[in-house]
Amino acid sequence: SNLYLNPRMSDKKMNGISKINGTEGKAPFLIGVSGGTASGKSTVCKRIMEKLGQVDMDQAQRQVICISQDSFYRELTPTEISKAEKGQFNFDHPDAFNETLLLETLQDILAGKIVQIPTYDYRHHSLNKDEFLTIYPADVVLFEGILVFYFPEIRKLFHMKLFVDTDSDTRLARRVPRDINERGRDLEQVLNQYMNFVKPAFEEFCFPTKKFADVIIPRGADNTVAIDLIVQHIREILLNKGRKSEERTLVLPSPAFVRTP
Ligand code: UZR
Ligand code: MG
Repeated sequence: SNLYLNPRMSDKKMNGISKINGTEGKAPFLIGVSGGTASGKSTVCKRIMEKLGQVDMDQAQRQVICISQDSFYRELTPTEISKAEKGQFNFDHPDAFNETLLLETLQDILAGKIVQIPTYDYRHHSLNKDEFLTIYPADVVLFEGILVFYFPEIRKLFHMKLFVDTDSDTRLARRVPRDINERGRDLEQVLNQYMNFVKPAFEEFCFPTKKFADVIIPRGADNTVAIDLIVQHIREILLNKGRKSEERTLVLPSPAFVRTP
C-alpha cells in the first residue's frame, strides 16, 4: 500500500488488543458528516478515504476510518419492534438513538482508546447481538449519520463538520430502491415511512443542524471539487500534527508531501 505507518503505531496494532488496552494514544482528528437520508454521506466518506489512500487495507492498519451513527440505534422493545415492522416506528427521531453510548464511544475514541461498536441489522431493526466492530486508534475518524450534529454534547466533539446537501427528490429517488433491494421493504411501506417519519424528521431535526457545518457539500459525492478541497485540508492538518509530535507521523500518498523535505 501507499501508506507508511509510524513503526511504533503498527507495532502496537500488530501485537493485538491486550497490549494497547489501557494505554492512551493521541486524539484523532474527528470529522462529523451529516445530511439527509440517502444524501451520499457514506459515499463522501468513502471518497475521502480513497483519496487518502485508505482502501484495500486491514481494518487495524487504517489511519483513516469511518463509523456510522446507525451502529448506535438503541435496542427496541417488543412493542416498538412490531411497530417498526409495520413502518410505524420513527427511526429518524433523535430518541431512536442511544445518545449515551454515542457520546461515550466518541469520547473514548478521542482519548485514543480501542472501542467496540455495535453493528446494526436493518432487516430486523435490531442490533446484532455478539457482533461488534473493533475500532483501533486512527489519525482521522469520520463519523457519519443523519443526526450527528443534533446532540449538543456530541456536536462539540468534532474538529470539522461537513453537511452533505442533496435535493430531497434526489434523496427519495435513491432511498426507495435502497430500502427495497438492500433492506427488504416494499414500495408502499417505504413511501409511507418516508411521508410519515423520514421527511418530517429531516425537516425538524436534521436540516436545522446544517447551520453548524463548517463546510456544506452541494450534490454530495458528485462534488469532486469540494471533496478534493476537504481532503487537501485534512492532509495539511495531518502533516502539521506529524511535525508537532514525531511520535505520530502519517505519510499520505500525496505528491506534495513526497516533495516536502
Ligand atoms: P441513511 N433506518 C431504517 O430504515 N431501518 C432501521 O431499522 C433503522 C434505520 C433508516 C432510518 C433513516 N429510517 O432514515 C435511515 N427510517 O436509516 C438513515 N425509516 O440512514 O443516513 O444511510 O439514509
Ligand atoms: Mg448510510
